[in-house]
Amino acid sequence: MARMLLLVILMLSGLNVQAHLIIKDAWVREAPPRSRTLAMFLQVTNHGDQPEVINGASSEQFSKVELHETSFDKGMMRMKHIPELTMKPDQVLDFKPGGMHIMLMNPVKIFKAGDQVDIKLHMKNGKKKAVRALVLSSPPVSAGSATQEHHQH
Ligand SMILES: [Cu+2]
Repeated sequence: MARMLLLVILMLSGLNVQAHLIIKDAWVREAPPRSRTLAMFLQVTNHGDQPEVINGASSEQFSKVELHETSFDKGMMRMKHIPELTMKPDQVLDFKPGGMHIMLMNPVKIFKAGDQVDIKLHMKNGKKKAVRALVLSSPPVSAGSATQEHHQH
């Protein structure tokens, strides 16, 4: 019975219930080997004609995955958990260092530059969007994102 249910879930998630999200430039920042958290950055576009509500994420490689937002309060860096994120049609969201990111907690192994990270974004309507990212030691150089970064002094 449980196996049957699992099969149905797998079929549902594998067929045409894909979320209308386009993922671009997904990468994970390499962290020191002892680090229990890593951060993923990416660009998400909703190319559907309906709003998409992201209400979580998961991965077999981490015990917990959350959407976070970094903010600065009186010079202190804080991270806030975003439980639900609504994307309007055609909306583009940049998850980048210093802003929104996907927090990957308690990795099952040590991730090094060149490794692959697989997560799933969960939609409120039950759809899931698979995201594959490469672990990099420094941000990818791509038109647009590199020039918008603030220089560190
Ligand atoms: Cu975080």
